[in-house]
Parts: sequence; structure tokens; C-alpha cells
Amino acid sequence: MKRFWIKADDNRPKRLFLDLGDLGDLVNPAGPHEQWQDHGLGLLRTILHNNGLMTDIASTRACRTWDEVRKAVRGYDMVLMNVRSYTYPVGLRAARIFKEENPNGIVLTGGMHATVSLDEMLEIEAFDKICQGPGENVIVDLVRDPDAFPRVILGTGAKSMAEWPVMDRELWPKPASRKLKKNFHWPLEPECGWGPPPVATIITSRVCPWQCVFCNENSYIPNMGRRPVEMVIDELNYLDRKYGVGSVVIHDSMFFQNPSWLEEWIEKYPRKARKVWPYWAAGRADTVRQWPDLFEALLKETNWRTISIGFESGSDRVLQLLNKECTEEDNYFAIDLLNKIGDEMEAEGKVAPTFWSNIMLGIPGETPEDAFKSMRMVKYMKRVFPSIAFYAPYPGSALGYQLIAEGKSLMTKDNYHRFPDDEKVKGVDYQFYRDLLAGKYEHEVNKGLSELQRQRKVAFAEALTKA
Ligand code: B12
Ligand code: SF4
Repeated sequence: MKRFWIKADDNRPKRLFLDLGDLGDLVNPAGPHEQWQDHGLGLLRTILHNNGLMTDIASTRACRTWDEVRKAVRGYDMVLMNVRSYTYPVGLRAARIFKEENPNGIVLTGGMHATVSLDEMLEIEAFDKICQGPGENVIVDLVRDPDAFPRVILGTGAKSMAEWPVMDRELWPKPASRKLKKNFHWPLEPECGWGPPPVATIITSRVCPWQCVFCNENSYIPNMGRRPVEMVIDELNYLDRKYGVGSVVIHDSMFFQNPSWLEEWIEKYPRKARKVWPYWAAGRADTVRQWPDLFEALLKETNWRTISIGFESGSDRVLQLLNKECTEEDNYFAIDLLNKIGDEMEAEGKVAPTFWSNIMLGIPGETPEDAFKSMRMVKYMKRVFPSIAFYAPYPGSALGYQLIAEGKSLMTKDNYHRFPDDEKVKGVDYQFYRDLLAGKYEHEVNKGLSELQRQRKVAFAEALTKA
């Protein structure tokens, strides 16, 4: 059936891009990370608008109830959604509501979940079109004439992120309460403790080449050239002129890769950026050990202030189970190096860089001694924001697929988006982990630590993050 696109009162079809996330996260969020904006949505809307295909924006995060979502989607011919596994339940419900409200309307979906869990989405009638993979080169044709496409579309991406237009951040949803608006700095983003506001989030690379079994995103995100250093700096300068930038969050899965790109960053960022804004970005312990001088130069010359490292575990047994390709020794090398550089910088009156240390607990096969070693490793760090999560078997990852196939995953389509202390895998003793985080095993954790390290109070339970 050919759809009827022309509206009586206006010549254009009414299109809505629906931003997905938990209800209320842009009204009264539970924490800072719920407020990050979606670069996929921002990029695709920018491309559409640059091509004259206008869309309105609504967000489930800006609604408090499903009734409000119902009102927000009412009267549209088309809705577009970026569906990730953790937003799948919300996307599913929103799509059904959209269909109830607009029986002739069309639902266009894409995003990570479409790529990694196609079967699940195919079962849902409300999803009219499902685009797998990158959408930047297909979105315009798809929105212009969806009927020309089959239900499942294989998206095509740019060869390099240099081809992406500068995203128009004013196309992002706005904070939806007076209280939140005050400190949000829209269309930049709010402070979350890593650097002064307003915060500019950017993405310079899309794929991490490693293959950790709980993640391995290079198995489902096609390779793509990194955004050139100059373009990144130009965009930050533009944002600073327009809105004023306080600090930067580089949302790359793996910032500390491609030494030649990083060398150019060291050379140009301090010279060409309007200000050497402090930033948050991610690395790996083994490459810190491989390129210590590069790491040190980034910290000292480019103001890499918060270093997110996926340590994941302090035990070689578990690191091997995860195919992390990092060892306990690599982890301790990176920690000693940052401890030393931090001391030096503080002695010079500068702000010392800090770890954002990602740790996973409850990995199938992990023993209590392995978990004590992870906690011990965190206490060994002098300056750290611990970010601890119970392992979550997401589809897309090798271990996730395996546990789902074995019927051991407790994450279902109704609860993909789990809360920090939820139970995610059958057979894992979560009570043990709750006790561990509550400090019940402090004696075991402290074994081998110096008196100073033992005294370090790490609020482990508060460090538990959504995963
Ligand atoms: C930045 C980021 C975050 C940020 C911000 C998230 C946000 N609000 O956008 C933060 C730090 C908050 C975050 C948190 C989490 N994240 Co995250 N995150 C990312 C990251 C690194 C980049 C996302 C991004 O912007 N990509 C760039 C844009 C352009 O790509 P995109 O959004 O996918 O959109 C493209 C396509 O999907 C497609 N597309 C999208 N929508 C549509 C719609 C239509 C109609 C069409 C045609 C096409 C299309 O076209 C776009 C352009 O190519 C990705 C990894 C990655 N490299 O993508 C992980 C990733 C999305 N996160 C993931 C996960 C698991 C999480 C967490 C659960 C914990 C964790 N392990 O990190 C939490 C949960 C957050 C929550 N619920 O509160 C997984 C999702 C796995 C899955 N199966 O869905 C990823 C893939 C990382 C991974 N390898 O595990 N994350
Ligand atoms: S966990 Fe980190 S290092 Fe491993 S594949 Fe994912 S992004 Fe890369």
C-alpha cells in the first residue's frame, strides 16, 4: 500500500524524531549520565535538516508518564528512533503507542539493537522499517520515500568521520523542568563531576579494534576513519564561540588508539584550541604500558584530566576469561604511572589527573578471591572515581550471545535496561557482591595493601553504575 503523505492543512508530512531513555530522565534525572545527549540522533537530524527534511523532536526522557508520551507522538505521520539494547523496552512501548495514536503512521527504527538483535525486532509489527548498521548515508532516501525500501535495510556509513557534517546541537531535546534547565547549559551538557560546565561531548572515533568478549563492538560497527584532529578542534572552537565551553567529554569507546592521530592532537590541541579545556577520554592499561611517553604527554600537554580505563578486573584469571588482553601487571603499571604523574603535577601546583576506573563484578566464573583482587586494585589507586557495574550480557558481544543462548541471561526485552544492583546472570551469587560492596570483606580486600592504602575509603556501593 502506498502511503498518503500529503496533509490537508500543510504540504509536508509531519515527522517526529523520538529520543529514547527512561521516563523522567530529562525532568528529574537519577544521575548525571542519564542526561547525556544522543549523537546518533543529533547526526541524523542534522543530515535530514540539511537536506530539507524537517523533523520535530520529543523525548521519552522529557515525559513523566506514558500518557505524556502518547500526547507527544499524537498527530504524526512518521516517527524515527535510535534503538539501543538499553532503550529497547522504551522504544518498543513508544512504537506501539505511536501506532495506536496514528494507525496510518510509519515507524522507522535503526541503532545498535537493530544490528545485534534483529530477530527480536522483526517479531514486532509496530516496527515498519528496521535499519541495521550506520544510517548516515541512507537516512535521507529512507525518510523521503520509505515505501521504496524493504522492511529490513542494510545501512551504509561514511568511509570516514570527516564526511559527517558538524552536528547542530540545537536539534537535541531540551531539559524539561525549570530546575534542570538552570544548570543544563543546553545545547551543551551539564557537569557530571569530570570538569567545569558547560560540557561539550564529542566523538572522534567510532570503533575500538579490541575484542573483549563482553563488548567487541568491532564485530558489529563497521570500520570508519577517525575524525581529523583539525575538524575536532574547529568544532570545539565553534562551540566555544557560540555557547562557551567549560570542559570536554570525548565519548569514543577508545580514545587512546592510533598513535599518529594522538601525536597530532598533542601538537595541535594546545596551540589551536581557544582554550586547552580539560577532558575525559578512554584508554586501555596495556597500551598505556606500550606507549607510556605518549600517555604522559597527553596528560601533561593536552589536559587529559579524567582517564577512563576499562580495568574490569584485578585478576589475571578473569581478564583472560574476558579476552581483555591486559594483565594484572599492565593494570598496575598504568596505575603506578598515573600515581607518579599525578604527584609530579600536584607538586608543580597543577591539578592531578584522575582515573575513571571501570570495574565489572559478577562475571560468570569469577571467584570471591578474584573480586577481592579487583577491589584491592581500586584501593591501590591514589586518585580515582570508581565506576563499578555488575556484568550485563548485552547482545552484540560474544559472551552476551553465549549466555543468552545458554538461557543464563536474566536480561529480557522487558528489562534490558537494568539498574546497577539488578541481577543479570543466573547462577551468580549477587548477595556476596552486595556484601562486598557494603564493606563486609574489607579484611580480605586489604590484604597486601600498605597502611595508607588500607585507610583509603572508597564508597564502593555508591560507585555502582548502570550497566
Ligand atoms: C557515547 C556512548 C554512551 C554515553 C551516552 C549515551 C547516549 N545518550 O547517547 C553513555 C556514557 C551515557 C553511555 C552509557 C551506556 N552505554 Co553506551 N555507548 C556510547 C558509544 C561509545 C557511542 C554512541 C554514539 O554516539 N555513537 C555514534 C552514533 C553516530 O552512532 P549511533 O547512535 O549508533 O547511530 C548510528 C546508527 O546506529 C544508525 N541509527 C541510529 N538510529 C537510527 C534511526 C534510523 C531511522 C536509522 C535509519 C538509522 C539509525 O545511524 C547512526 C549513524 O550511523 C557507543 C559505542 C559506539 N561506538 O557507538 C556505546 C554503546 C551504545 N553503549 C552501550 C552500553 C551497553 C552502554 C551502557 C549500558 C553501559 C556500558 N557498557 O557502557 C550504558 C547505559 C546508559 C544508560 N542507559 O543510562 C553499548 C550498547 C550495546 C547495545 N547492544 O545496544 C554500546 C554499543 C557500547 C558497547 N560496545 O557495548 N554510552
Ligand atoms: S571493552 Fe573497551 S577495549 Fe574492549 S572492545 Fe570494548 S571498547 Fe574496546
